[in-house]
Amino acid sequence: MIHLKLKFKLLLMKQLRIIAIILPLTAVFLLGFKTVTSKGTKIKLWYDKPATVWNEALPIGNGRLGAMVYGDPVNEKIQLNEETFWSGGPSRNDNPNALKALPEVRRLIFEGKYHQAEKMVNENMLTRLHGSIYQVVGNLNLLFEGNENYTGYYRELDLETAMFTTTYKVDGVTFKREVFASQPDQVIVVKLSASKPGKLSFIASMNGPLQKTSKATGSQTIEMTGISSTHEGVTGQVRFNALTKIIQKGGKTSIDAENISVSGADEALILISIATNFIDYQTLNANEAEKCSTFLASAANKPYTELRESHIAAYQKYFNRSTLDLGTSPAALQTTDVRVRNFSTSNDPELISLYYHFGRYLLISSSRPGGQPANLQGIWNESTHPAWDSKYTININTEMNYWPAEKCNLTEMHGPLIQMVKELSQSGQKTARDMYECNGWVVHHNTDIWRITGVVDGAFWGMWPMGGAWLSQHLWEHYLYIGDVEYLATVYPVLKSACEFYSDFLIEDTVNKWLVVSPSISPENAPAGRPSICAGATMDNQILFDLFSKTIKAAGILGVDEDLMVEFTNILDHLPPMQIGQHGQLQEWKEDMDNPDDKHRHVSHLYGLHPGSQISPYSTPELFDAARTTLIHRGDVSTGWSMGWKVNFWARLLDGNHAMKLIRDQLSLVDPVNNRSNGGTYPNLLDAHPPFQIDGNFGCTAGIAEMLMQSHNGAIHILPALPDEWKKKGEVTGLRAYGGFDISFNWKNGKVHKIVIKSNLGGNCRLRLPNKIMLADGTQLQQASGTNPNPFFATADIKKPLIAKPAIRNKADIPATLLYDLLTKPGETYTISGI
Ligand code: FUC
Repeated sequence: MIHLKLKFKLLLMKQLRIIAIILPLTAVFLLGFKTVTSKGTKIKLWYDKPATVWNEALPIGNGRLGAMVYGDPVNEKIQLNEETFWSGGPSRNDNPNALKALPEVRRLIFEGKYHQAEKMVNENMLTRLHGSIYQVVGNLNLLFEGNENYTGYYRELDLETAMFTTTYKVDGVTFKREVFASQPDQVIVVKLSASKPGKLSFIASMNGPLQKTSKATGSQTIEMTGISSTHEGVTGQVRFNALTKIIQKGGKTSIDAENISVSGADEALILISIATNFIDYQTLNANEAEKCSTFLASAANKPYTELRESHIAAYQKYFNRSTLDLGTSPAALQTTDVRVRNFSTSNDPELISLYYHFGRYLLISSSRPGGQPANLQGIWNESTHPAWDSKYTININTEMNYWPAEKCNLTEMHGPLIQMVKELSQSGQKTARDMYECNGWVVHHNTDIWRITGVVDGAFWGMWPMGGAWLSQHLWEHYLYIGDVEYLATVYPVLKSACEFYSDFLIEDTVNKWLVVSPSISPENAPAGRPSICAGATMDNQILFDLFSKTIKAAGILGVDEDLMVEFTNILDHLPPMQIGQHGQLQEWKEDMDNPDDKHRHVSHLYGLHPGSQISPYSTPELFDAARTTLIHRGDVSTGWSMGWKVNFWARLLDGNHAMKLIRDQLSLVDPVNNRSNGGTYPNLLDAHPPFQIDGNFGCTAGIAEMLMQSHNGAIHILPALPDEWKKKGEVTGLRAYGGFDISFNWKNGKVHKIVIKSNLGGNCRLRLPNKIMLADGTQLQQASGTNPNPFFATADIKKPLIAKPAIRNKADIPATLLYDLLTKPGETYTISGI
């Protein structure tokens, strides 16, 4: 009873607080919207039980430091990560024997001797290094003896403030814990308080599987040091220093070897600082102890309120840019784990908006400017040997992490990935030269913090020299949103050098005389009866089409390399066209070998549909239908990230109901302990491949945005894929479109009601919508046709596909839309009304 009452009181208090927080925000974002949007509960994850396992604990992070907080009243565990703590040290994995083997491998592929080709790759192109491991630092443990009989337990992760809070009651005293990872102060902050003075007693300690020392010192500080693992023969060279300082009010402290015991205190502030000797991917000579204590000393000088306020301000600078209202329902009053469990059979639109915000929260918390990009687990990892080393798999996963970055208005978070691509363009030059005797740079399907660029895992997975080419798309994509020519000039050399590699590496196909990538694979899939190794996979052709077209455009904008671009245009002309096979499918390989029953998680050949934009309902309808047929063949339920990708695919196929079906599949509860084979979502809303992999969170977040707005098809398409369930009404604010337009809009009965557009760069804003519009002041808008004069919306000319003779065409219905042009001035805001 007490438990329930307290829970409801807390809920009420929270809801009042939300109104206080949301109303001012709404005023900023709605930019004059007349409709008042109903917001249900605060944007938070909440539970009525402590976490017992990692997949129930809640992530906090400041980009560099990450923690998983369990919220256990008795044995609190705060599991700690630092983004540069990786096994080994600066290393490379190029096998120069590749060069000798290359002509023979290529000959075998052209002769259809795929098994022999694969064997040669395995024997000559790999090394013993398959990449380093992202490793756990350890834990801060807080033991609260006597708290066993707690009542009124409550635990939340508030996405509006990026703060973890837990409260519970013992013997009439309410205890509260608040935890956050501060970006401005570079420490993790824990505040412990109690409703009555002198009631706070606990024992603090630190431990970790890679610790060298852990000791409590006189200044109320525990110091833990450690060193990363030696892996695949590379000595562990990353050292960490971790300090926990306790600043309490009242009570007594005693220190023994490894523990600090606090008894009878009124409250306590705990600051956790971690630093490593990492400077950059080639240099490990920072003084980790000095760095660590400098962060700590500076934070320890500030009162808790100041630490908290500057943390919230730094976080909200990004988080507050976008809101999403898809409606609410009583389901939203349940705990988050129950909501995920019930999602497939309940009406809980707010879980989707929560998931959207959680994706944005995770990106802000794992990828801050100046740091490392989010890896397979973002920055959150409890293990010394996580799945796939928690490194960077760049044949889909790392790219997927950054799909929400621009369109969800978190452009700064893209920075760490862009920096990694620049670094790979340096380290990958040696690989290009030593393995293939090519100019430019190359990286295969994985990399790590040391920016390895060679082949890993085995030919079946790793013989894919396309990772750099895919990652390079992000450099151009960033430009399309920010329109900064100076930025473009800094990344142009990377794009050009990537093209130079393929300019040397591409070979002529013996049958069609196309230029093809060989050896390669269509990521991790193989036609029946063949190994994966092949030449001219569809995905490779699409990626290279994008790489060369974008580089040519960039050179044009910068007015450089005219002659070289003639050469690059010639290459572009000789890339294979897409092909539609006998089942009406988009062919995955050069040969028509797709199996309509193949449910493989990768759908690589639909890269051209998403994230690429070579397949369009308006300009390439045959390819559009073929892509749709392929996706129907592939099915829905799969690993977490695969479903996240499919949300985007169905959004691009303008089928909101099918995209919604995939969101349901993705938001199905996965047991946090016993992994099952299908993907889904853990109780803490993290994506389950399984195991935990963060890409699914980011992929689905981007997919939700993609259902509401797209800007790749020559116009800003509002409501391209609205599912029936969201039709009645809804609102999204702060999405970002190509050309630097910030777009907020609401809708009623499937029709756009009001749009507010902030034009950051000026230029023509072409809108595609389901209904008529005019300017809010009554001025009519020009209906548009022909090419959009705004260069950020230029679309590419796609070669006509080759179509197999017996190909079946499954024609999709394309919803009717209207096109309007609005000429905008930089810095101006425009309000549009739906008719
Ligand atoms: C790719 C995928 C796997 C997994 C791994 C990290 O190899 O095929 O499903 O996501 O990356």
